[in-house]
Amino acid sequence: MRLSQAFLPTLKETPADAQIASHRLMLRAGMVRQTSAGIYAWLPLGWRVLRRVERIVREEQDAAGAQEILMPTIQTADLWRQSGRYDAYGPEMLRLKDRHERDMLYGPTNEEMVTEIFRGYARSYRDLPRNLYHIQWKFRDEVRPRFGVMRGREFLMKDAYSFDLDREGAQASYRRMFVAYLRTFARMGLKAIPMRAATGPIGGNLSHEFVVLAETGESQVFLHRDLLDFDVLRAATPDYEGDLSPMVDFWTGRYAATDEEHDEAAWGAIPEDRRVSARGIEVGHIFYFGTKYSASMDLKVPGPDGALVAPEMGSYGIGVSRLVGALIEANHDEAGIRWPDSVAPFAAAVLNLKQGDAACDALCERLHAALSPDCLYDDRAERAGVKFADADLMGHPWQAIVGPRGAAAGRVELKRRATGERQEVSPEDAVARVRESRKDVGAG
Ligand code: P5A
Repeated sequence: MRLSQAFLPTLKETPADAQIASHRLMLRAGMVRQTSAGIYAWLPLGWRVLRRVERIVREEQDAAGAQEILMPTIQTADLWRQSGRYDAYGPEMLRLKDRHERDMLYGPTNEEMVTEIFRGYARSYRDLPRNLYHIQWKFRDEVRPRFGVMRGREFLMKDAYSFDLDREGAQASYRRMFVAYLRTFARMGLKAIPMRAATGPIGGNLSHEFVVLAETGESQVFLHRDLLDFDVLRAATPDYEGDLSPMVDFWTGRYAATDEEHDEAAWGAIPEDRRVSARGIEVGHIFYFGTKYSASMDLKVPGPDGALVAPEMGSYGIGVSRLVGALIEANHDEAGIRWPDSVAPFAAAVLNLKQGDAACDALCERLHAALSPDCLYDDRAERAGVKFADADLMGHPWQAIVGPRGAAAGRVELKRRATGERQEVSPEDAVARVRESRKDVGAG
């Protein structure tokens, strides 16, 4: 993509009302535009990142055996009256009326709808287990939408729903999603620590949040210091088959909880120098709630002995749009964003330091063609300083810098955004290095 023709509006000034780095940088890099409180339009740069995050989430859900569907954003109130949540959900639910005065709502979550869909088709225990997910916009009329896409009113969520014959099966489904989440966040280069969490309006009594530690995070969390150094994914014990609910930390054997579930006694048992209390960003949240929705909504299938059983269910959420903010909180410096390779909007920017110089133009065109469509070519008639600043701000993992001296010698300066490291290489090597960094995630 040529920057001279692109819709990538960067801002020089720091927006006054943005309180945290990720919000400031998303506005300055031209990723999103607020259209009303807590509601954002995604501009090309932001949209590319959002799609990359979504793709990783999707691949790991598919790999874990969940099947993708797409449910609507608008739901009928009747569905929620069946589960009893229509009145319970409160002012966070955006309630609407259609032209026939029927009560409708913009979905804040989809437990009811997926239960109704599954109820329409499940004929016997042979239709279990199943896990259905979608990636769809949600609306929650948050009291205090803030920090940009971190706490929006309209936001993109991946939500999966599992149906099992019995508690054991449901807990196996829960563990499978647990591992899928660890893999998902690890692929984005994020350290998300699973923590015992409260279930709130979703219900049930077993739940984990996945939390990225950050000073600007909205959650207060308590954890064992070992978890900071743990490679949670590798510490995984996927063969653990015991009951999940009585254990605080079945996964790592270490204490980790959000403030609502914080247990002073368990905390007190940890040596003082191993206790960490910190702030964090909740990027995922999983729930096991048994038959709460299947029983209330009359989803029942004949079991192996012919007797009717209500499937055991769980639901599993990832804040896809929030992740874009969380990724920036975890990867930025004074100059701007430092995208991890797997989610970067473009793998590389090609910076032409002397637009109009025949050798510079030719070499840049070559690099751009070789790396397209995973490359942003800064072909504007701007000073070098402006191009450096914008590339640092937008955070491309690589900058291929082409000036007249290098171009004459057929050399490119390749800068790694994350480390600042620079190397002079041949154009072929530059292309190979950039492609190599995206080989696991694709260029599209
Ligand atoms: C699980 C999936 C649920 O809604 N039902 C379906 C369950 N869980 S949750 O914790 O309430 O939300 C799941 C994740 O969505 C993100 N999230 C938000 N992101 C941006 N703005 C918001 N206002 C917002 N609210 C929730 C979080 O990442 C959360 O973990």
